[in-house]
Amino acid sequence: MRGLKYVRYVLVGVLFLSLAGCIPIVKITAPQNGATFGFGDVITFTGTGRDIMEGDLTGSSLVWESSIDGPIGTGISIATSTLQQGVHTITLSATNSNNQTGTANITITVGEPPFVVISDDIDSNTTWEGGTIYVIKAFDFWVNATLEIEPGAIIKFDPSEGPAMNVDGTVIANGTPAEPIIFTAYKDDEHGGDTNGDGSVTAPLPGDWDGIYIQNNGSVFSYCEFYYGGDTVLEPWDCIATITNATFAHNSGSALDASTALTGTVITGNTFFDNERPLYINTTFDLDDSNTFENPDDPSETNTYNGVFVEYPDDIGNHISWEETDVAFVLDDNDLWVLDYASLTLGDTVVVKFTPDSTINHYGNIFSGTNVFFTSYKDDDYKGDTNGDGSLTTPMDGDWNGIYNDTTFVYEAWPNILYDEIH
Ligand SMILES: [Ca+2]
Ligand SMILES: [Ca+2]
Ligand SMILES: [Ca+2]
Repeated sequence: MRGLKYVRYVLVGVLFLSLAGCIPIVKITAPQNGATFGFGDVITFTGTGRDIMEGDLTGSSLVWESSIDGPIGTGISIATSTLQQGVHTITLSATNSNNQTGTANITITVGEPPFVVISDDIDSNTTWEGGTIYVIKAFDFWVNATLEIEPGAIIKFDPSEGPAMNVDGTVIANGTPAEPIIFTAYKDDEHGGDTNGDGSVTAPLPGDWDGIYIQNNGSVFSYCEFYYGGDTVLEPWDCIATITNATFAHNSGSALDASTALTGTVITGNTFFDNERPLYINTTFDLDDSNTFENPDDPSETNTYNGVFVEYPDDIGNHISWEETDVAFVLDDNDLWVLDYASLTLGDTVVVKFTPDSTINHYGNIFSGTNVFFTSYKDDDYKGDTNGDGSLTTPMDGDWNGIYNDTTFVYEAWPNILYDEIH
């Protein structure tokens, strides 16, 4: 009898050892083997790993891996929307406390991303379609022909591969109020969804891409929206362009730099907010009051340096009018000359601010509407804080040169000239 008992112990022992030696049994219950998904779809993976001694394994005992993307999560169930395009072998590994691992595999397919990658210059006339996302992945990218962009198209710039668009041809981008054309960062998931395929791991920032630089007459940007650019976001360089009803927001540097644009350039109906510097102009075209320098949904959101900056002021040799009343015009360390056959007309309540060494010299006329003021860049009492320092600095007499009359050879002493050298 004792021998029989001994045999029983041995059998139990062998059974125990053999069970302990069993690897976990692994099953993937979802998705089905061979399933197909769209790019960016949320895919939920569910599975079990059962160990005869330890029961159902959970948590970090269960590891999911993709043959393309590597580890993708742990646990009984995981969800991801960031798998790359392609045929993935998905492996679930279950490991028990004896470090014995069982695995199961399925194959799934993730479809094409719903965007078009632009990796070459545009050398023949081209149309970009509405409802499509175009990702610029081309360094030193040039548009050398006519590029027509339809309403509802979204253009995203991947800064690591394509931070800018240079235009030596023509861009015709006529959006509509309902279907604007969007120019934004690759990381911007708010427009066109998660194009960069990382879910919400990354977020766009001002300056994520550079800008659009135009060198040829005739480009049009209407009902376009420009987000997260930097340096300069849109710049007609030594050419004529039309920029109307566009929105510039969350940009570093200058949003719209028309400081070298030519006579005939039109800048109307645009909205600027949350930019470093919204708008540069020069002295060759008019600016009316139709542009807006705050967020229409939150008027407290303006721009860091909330003014219209007048750069490279060549002589005013024509009849030019400035009528913007939301913010001040800023003459930045420059002499501005109004020639004798020309004039500068300032609309009612327009304010012109001056940095040190800035002057207006005029032979021709300066026509002022009512409540026009010429004052220091530091003067926040007129059109608010233009110099971007809140109330840190205050204006003083002598802050800028003044307005010099080249016909009478004296500085003007109009009562609406504040803080210049002769006060
Ligand atoms: Ca993303
Ligand atoms: Ca305005
Ligand atoms: Ca200030």
